[in-house]
Amino acid sequence: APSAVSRPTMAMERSYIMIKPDGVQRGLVGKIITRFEERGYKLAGLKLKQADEALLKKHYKDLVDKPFFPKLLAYMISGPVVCMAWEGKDVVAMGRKMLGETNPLASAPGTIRGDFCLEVWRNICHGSDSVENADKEIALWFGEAEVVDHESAMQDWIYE
Ligand code: IDP
Ligand code: MG
Repeated sequence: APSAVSRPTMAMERSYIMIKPDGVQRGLVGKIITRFEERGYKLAGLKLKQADEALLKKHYKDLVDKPFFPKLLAYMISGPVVCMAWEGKDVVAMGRKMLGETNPLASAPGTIRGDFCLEVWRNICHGSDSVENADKEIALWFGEAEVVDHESAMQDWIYE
C-alpha cells in the first residue's frame, strides 16, 4: 500500500454544491452524490435544509437586482434543498464542469444537467463559480461544526 507516513499536505479546495428543490423532489439526490463520490471527491458537509428569503438573498447577492430574481427566489424556496461541501483537487472548476451549463439544453450529455433536466428554471443543482465564492457559500449555508475535516481511507489511491 502507499505510505501513509510521507503524505504531502495538499492545499485542497472545497466547493458548495446544492441540489435544488426539483432535484430533491425528483429523487436525484443519491445519483448526484454518487457522481462526486465516484470522481474521487470527499464529502465534507451534508444536510437537507428549507431555505428562506434572507438566506437566498445572500447566496444570490449578485442576482438580487435582476428582473428574474423573484422567480429565482420562488423556485429556490419551493422545497428543501440538499447542501453539500465537496473537497478535492480542483473541485470548484471540475464541479462546474460536472454540473454542465446553466441552461440544461446547452449542457453536454454526461453532465448532471445534461443527463437529468431540460429547463433553466428546473436545472436541479448549484455549484460555486470560484474558490472565493465557494468559501463564502460554505460559510453561509453551514455552521462551523457542520463542515468536517477528516481523512478519506481512499486518499492514497486517488492522489499520488
Ligand atoms: P448557475 O446556477 O449556472 O451558476 P447563475 O447565473 O448563477 O447560474 O443563475 C442562478 C440560477 O438562476 C440558475 O441556475 C437558473 O436556475 C436561474 N437563471 C439564471 N440566469 C437565468 C436566465 O438568464 N434565465 C433564466 N434563469 C436564469
Ligand atoms: Mg451561479
